[in-house]
Amino acid sequence: MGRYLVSWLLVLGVLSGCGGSSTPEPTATPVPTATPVAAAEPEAPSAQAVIAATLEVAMHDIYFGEDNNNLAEPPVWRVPAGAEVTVNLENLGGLDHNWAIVQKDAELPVPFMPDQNSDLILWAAGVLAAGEKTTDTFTAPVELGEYIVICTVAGHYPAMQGRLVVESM
Ligand SMILES: [Cu+2]
Repeated sequence: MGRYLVSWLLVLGVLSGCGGSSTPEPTATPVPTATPVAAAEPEAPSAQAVIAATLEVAMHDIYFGEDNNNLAEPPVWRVPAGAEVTVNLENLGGLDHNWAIVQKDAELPVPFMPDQNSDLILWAAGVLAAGEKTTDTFTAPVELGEYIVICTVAGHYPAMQGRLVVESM
């Protein structure tokens, strides 16, 4: 009887001893691998903001700006690409004058004839009579570079010309 009890205790001891270690170790819960976070898109600079620019244009007979030397030194107006441009024009001469942006890299005929070559014009303020003053607006081209600006009145180009330089914002 006593022996039997001891055996039982041994059995129980073995069982309990093994019990702990035989229980399968809980497998480590897989740690979710870090999902690569997409790098934040760099915000387009001022995507919503409207870039504005203002130009001053003085018209004379027969040249733009201060000097009657547009052929050698065309006056330059600079605008950011795509800007909303306000252009203040004043005809200080005694003749009609226009301020017209020519299509980029267009070949300009000499003389420029407004009725035949109007397809070469990207945007024009329109003809101002002597002494007239006006303000107009246009959207600057998005293609960077230099655009020829002319007076479209017959015979005024090439004497009356300048450059519109479209720069990156
Ligand atoms: Cu002119």
